[in-house]
Amino acid sequence: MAAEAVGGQRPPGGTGPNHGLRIFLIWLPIAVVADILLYFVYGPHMPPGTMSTAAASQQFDIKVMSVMAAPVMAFVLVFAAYSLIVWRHREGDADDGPPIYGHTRIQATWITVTSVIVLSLAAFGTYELAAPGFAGAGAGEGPAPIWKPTGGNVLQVQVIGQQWRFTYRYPQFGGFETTALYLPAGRPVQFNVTSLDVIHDFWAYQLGVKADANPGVNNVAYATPTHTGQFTVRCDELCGLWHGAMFNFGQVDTVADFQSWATATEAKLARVTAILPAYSTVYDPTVVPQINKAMVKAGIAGANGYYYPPQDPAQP
Ligand SMILES: [Cu+2]
Repeated sequence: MAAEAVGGQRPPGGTGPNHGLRIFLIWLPIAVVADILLYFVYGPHMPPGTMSTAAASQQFDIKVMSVMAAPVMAFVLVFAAYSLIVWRHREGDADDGPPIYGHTRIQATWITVTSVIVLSLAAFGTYELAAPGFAGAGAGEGPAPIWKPTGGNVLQVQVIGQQWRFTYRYPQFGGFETTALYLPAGRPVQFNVTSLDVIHDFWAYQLGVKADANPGVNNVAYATPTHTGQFTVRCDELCGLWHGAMFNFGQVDTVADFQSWATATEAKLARVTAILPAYSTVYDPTVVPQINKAMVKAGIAGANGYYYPPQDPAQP
């Protein structure tokens, strides 16, 4: 290309290639293909999946943010590749390009595009937090949630964090406390998350629920499991020596299976439940030693103070 000066600079008074248009035309199909692949091919596999309403909304949010981010990433890569190929140093070219002190169109485009991207992300995020069935429901809304699931029949599950395990209380089933987390599919669940000692964080990954467990605070989160299966529960707040071991699994069952599990467990743990403090949104941890003593006295725990679940064959 004779008109193109050495180094790719547009020759004075001449007509070089329109680099902006070229970059745009290379970038456009890459951006469109990347967005289609991200939304339709990879999108359904994006975290945290679709095991609950909260998880599905979060997956949608992540898909939308990916679709907005991919063209930006594509532009950076296309621009870098184009620069390396077209504007690379050539033999006998000792000059830098002429300094550019101002280019109104590039500046205006830059400010407009970045402003539109950032402001529309802010608007989208705000809407998604406030919209009905919103994606923020699993994040913990504190003791007085603004958004609540519509319709009744909400299952109450209390999550109690303590070094280093989670236990769960079911106030609608006599308030029994267990290390197993069972939930019914298709029914809204209200998680009441609290702690007996330091700050933990209840993270039920596949349910899209992640709420801080603070001592003396009831942090409420909502999710409606949409299908049966297992999910992982992890503590997601560094809480001491065995923080990394503070995880277990939860299970979403059919409504009938959940009902029979809950009523059977309520009966099985009745003697223990009678000794526990009455169900409350928060607890005074200083009563724990008294509970231990009462358990030993009732023959539910061994003389060493350890409690053996009734189904455990090692029970003394
Ligand atoms: Cu923890």
